[in-house]
Amino acid sequence: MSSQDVQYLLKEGRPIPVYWRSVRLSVLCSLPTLLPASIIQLTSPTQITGSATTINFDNVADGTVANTLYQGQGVLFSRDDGFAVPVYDWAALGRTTTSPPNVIATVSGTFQGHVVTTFALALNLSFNGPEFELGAFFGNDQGFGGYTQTTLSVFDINHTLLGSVSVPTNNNTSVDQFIGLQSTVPFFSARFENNGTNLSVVLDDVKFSQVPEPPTFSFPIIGGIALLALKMRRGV
Ligand SMILES: [Ca+2]
Ligand SMILES: [Ca+2]
Repeated sequence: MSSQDVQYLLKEGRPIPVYWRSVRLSVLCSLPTLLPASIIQLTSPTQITGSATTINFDNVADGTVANTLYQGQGVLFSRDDGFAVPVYDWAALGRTTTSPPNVIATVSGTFQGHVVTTFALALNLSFNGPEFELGAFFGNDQGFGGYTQTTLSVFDINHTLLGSVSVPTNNNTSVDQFIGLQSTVPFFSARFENNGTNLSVVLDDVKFSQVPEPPTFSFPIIGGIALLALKMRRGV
């Protein structure tokens, strides 16, 4: 359908809803790709303002394999080497976490019959849909093996890196530090990674949200579209 056809239909007073909805949808869907992603670091889970999902890992027994356990809540967990990632009783070790007793941990061991021969320095999250905000508390940061910071990175639907944030460890084993971010471009996967060589990723209260903050850059564009629509409706 050409623009002249559209103008004709509008002037004839014929209905346009389906066409207009498709135009509006295509423009809105293209907005995130117009500008590079802007990553904003969050310092508290309270800054995740959208309708969020929080996973505290406390609903199942120690050693439960978590890779697909929370798929119904929108997220898969994995390691690069494909080994199982268990829910882990952190309190049983005499250690502190934000929601005791359990965390998720890239540790070695045998979990529901799955033998995991080594620890891992990174934990990957894959989401069922587009996300805009993500954060978690991290720990297991007992200050050796060169572990001095955790990095959280997010990726678009094509697995292209959108950006990352880092938080230095406080070296007390406790899961007591938050790392999080908000992105202006939707992300579909994420990666928590410890630097150094010796210590597993340990997270608790993983929180993510699909509802974006309104990006300021979109208002002039949407305003322009609305003005154009008004003019089109008036045939001017
Ligand atoms: Ca917990
Ligand atoms: Ca700590």
